[in-house]
Amino acid sequence: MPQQNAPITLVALTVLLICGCLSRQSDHIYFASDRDGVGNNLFAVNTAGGELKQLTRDLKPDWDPYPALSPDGKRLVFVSRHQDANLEVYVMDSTGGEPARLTFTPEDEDRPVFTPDGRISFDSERTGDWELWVMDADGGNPARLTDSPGIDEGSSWSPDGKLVAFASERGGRFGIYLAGPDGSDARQLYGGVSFSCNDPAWSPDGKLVAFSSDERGTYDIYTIALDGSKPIRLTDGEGRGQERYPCWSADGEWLVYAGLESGDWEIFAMKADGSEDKQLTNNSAYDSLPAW
Ligand SMILES: [Ca+2]
Ligand SMILES: [Ca+2]
Ligand SMILES: [Ca+2]
Repeated sequence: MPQQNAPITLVALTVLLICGCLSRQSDHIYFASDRDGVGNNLFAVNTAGGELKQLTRDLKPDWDPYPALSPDGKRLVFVSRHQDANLEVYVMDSTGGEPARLTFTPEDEDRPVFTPDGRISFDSERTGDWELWVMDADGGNPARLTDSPGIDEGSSWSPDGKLVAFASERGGRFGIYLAGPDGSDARQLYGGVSFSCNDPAWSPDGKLVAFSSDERGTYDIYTIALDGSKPIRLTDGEGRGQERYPCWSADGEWLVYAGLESGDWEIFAMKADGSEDKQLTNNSAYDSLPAW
């Protein structure tokens, strides 16, 4: 495991901020990195000054913590296997501190996010198949949202809470699906048959879903309208590498995402139309799963 003590490269981010271009739900971008040399942990970078802070020390190596921020920016949910041999959902102050454990199952949980009404939705294999679940913010009242053979994962909610987007392989490959808040009336939005789409992220204005798709061979970031028309590719699909895990800024003007460049994952940000693409980290360590 490489030891990485090099500071985050923030030249591009600083330029963005000097320009006053970035509006944020929080003043930090959170991400997973193994730059401390002991597996993937959570880090926060201050978008105003570039100061990097390590938030966790021992989430256990070899798994992605999938951080997501609460709407008020004060809490982070993520997954870790640091207390037992499988993944559980934890919540922590976004400034750091002791995580509180929210799930207690022998199966894996993954990809938790806050819902617009203050609950937490997540993936779980507790029924023997990966399904979407939702629970109260304290872990109570878990309820299953999907019941479909194959993996259902990666929930993202419309701002009004009336629809949930997720990725499902029910069509053979991963596609983006939309369903009601109880999981009913699921319909395919895009992909899922001849190529894979993952990582849906609902735009703050409710009009678009950003996602990643491998329809050009490697994963790129796209946006699509809710009627499934006009998917727009935002990243270069011609062998540049993989782009995944889009996350919107609060004003909907920016997308932060992870890109695999020359064999190494880095954090990038671009305008929602794909312009002004900026690399925010430059480090031989793993840097991925941005949350803002
Ligand atoms: Ca578990
Ligand atoms: Ca399933
Ligand atoms: Ca890196």
